[in-house]
Amino acid sequence: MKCTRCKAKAEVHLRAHNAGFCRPCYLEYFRRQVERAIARERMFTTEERLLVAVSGGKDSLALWDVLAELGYHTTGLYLGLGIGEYSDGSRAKVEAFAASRSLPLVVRSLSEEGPGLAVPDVATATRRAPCAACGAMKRHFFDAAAHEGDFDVLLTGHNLDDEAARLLGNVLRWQRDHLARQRPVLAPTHPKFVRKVKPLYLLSEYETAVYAFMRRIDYVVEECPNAEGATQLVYKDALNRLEAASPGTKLAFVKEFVRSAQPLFAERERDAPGDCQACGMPAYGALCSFCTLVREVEAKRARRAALAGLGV
Ligand code: Q46
Ligand code: ZN
Repeated sequence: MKCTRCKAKAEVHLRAHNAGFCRPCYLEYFRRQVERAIARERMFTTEERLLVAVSGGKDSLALWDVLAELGYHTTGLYLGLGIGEYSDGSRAKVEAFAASRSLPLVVRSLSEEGPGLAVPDVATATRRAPCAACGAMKRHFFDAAAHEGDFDVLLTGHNLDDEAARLLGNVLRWQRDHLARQRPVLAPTHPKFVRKVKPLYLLSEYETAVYAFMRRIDYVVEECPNAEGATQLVYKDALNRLEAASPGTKLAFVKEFVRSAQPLFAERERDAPGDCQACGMPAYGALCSFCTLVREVEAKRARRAALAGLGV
């Protein structure tokens, strides 16, 4: 196959786009796709300060790389989840990436926060699924870091496969509140929230992997050990089969949802949040979900300590 742009020998074939690219043209194509998404959805400008949440995986590092290349003011945010070797390895990749490009990086570690909040410990103490505990803490620390650092925008590396799987999950259960908030740009609904955006929402996992490979980005290849068995992976698998039978399905599913169906759900978005009585961050009840979680952890630990004191 020949490159769609320059007719040289193609290195990548994108069936969903019915196009092929040589290496330089692929990198150009990828950058243009990101730039187009930013412009079309009015995500941010070159004057704004961007906080990019990076996990050490290919998507978030590819996002940070492309934005830095395009001249945006970016700072990385890495949150150590305390998940054994996986977390140690991902932190090292992120730090090496930032150092090699002289990009500013903020590092926080859950095990050093509050009463010690490493994901496995919180999950055990509160009997929650690790991903539920992890999700609530990530949201809190991302929002808090964006607010405290005076950033204008918080970015995540969610790609087309992530968004299609999430959409399928939401549609299968008709979770209208979730559908109301599933869009590539979320405007802040509280003074302590910043705009949240997903510039890679129309680029597939394969496309970001190719970009990361061509740009020689050294990312953590292993998945988080808790990802195994996550329902999200079942949806991704189902969508991959549909995509193989009919290329372009995922793109149409997400793109058309955002364009025509999402605005209908957005009308029923819930009321703006109030302030958490404990930490002052946005909350839908007296406490935000993060502070609720922390109190549960503290209560469980206090009970265990009391029982240990009684020799039980
Ligand atoms: S990091 Fe956290 Fe994911 Fe690991 S514990 Fe689950 S949510 S799978 S993106
Ligand atoms: Zn709180």
